[in-house]
Amino acid sequence: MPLLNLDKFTIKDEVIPAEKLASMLEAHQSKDLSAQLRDNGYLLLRSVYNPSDVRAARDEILKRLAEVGEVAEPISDAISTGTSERRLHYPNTKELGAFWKSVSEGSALRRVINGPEITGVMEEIFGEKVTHFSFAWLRAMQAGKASPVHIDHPYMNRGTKNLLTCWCPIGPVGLDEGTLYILENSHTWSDIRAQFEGLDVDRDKTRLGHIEDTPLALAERKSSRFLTTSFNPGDCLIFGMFMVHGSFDNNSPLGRIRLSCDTRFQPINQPMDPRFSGKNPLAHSGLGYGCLTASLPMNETRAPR
Ligand SMILES: O=C(O)CCC(=O)C(=O)O
Ligand SMILES: [Fe+2]
Repeated sequence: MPLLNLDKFTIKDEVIPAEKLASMLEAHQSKDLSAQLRDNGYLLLRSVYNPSDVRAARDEILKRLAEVGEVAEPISDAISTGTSERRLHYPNTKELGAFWKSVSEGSALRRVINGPEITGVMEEIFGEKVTHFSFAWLRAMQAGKASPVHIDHPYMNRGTKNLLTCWCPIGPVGLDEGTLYILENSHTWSDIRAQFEGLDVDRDKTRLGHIEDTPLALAERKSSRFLTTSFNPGDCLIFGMFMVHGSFDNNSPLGRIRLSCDTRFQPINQPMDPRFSGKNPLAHSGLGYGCLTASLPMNETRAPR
């Protein structure tokens, strides 16, 4: 299925050509989810969460971002001001991390990302009782920003290998609003697996966790395509630790902020990566929520690890 607005897909200002883009396929929710995940490497699920719960989570987060001067009135439009008072209120990494922890632990957000709907889906996939990391990767991406191309494995591999990422947009995400892409069939790429398997970004600080090729160069080298879609409140995307993914530049002409949260699920009786569990997860480098780029004022950037 062709995607519209093809000129809108850029990554770090590089235009992704039409022949390299395709739509993600929706999972068949009445068929075996784990088989579809194994075959395709991802599950695009529509209408998992209650859309009004997602809207409540969105309102909760936007209110907190507005408190630090990052969202223009009316707040519900989610347009960034381009400025920030976050550092004024929270001057160092510790305080920025504490602020982001409090946003990431909002009850409306947790109702969505850790709620019974997604838990039910994960239990269907794993075929047993599941649990989730207490740590959550909430992201507020202002226009002009993208996430680097990577696999999740090097960032979270101290527990069970039986781990899944759930990428949950917190509100609608249009095709030009910095939506997520995956590289088609990348879950089967043995060279990427060989390069990264066993790498732990907190133990080996000399190596980067993300992929250094530009996403387009990688897609060309592997004869792959960028699979993507737009999202409505309630939808999510599930994938494993070796699926290559990242986000397009947020090219919202209105300057709309892209809100999303990734959550990790695993079987309940298997070991959990200790960095991301408990009440005060230490996360990367012991920084807690301060390790996330999202803990910085929205208009600041940091070199990805
Ligand atoms: O939301 C993004 O920009 C990146 C998300 C991601 O890397 C993930 O879900 O693992
Ligand atoms: Fe990721």
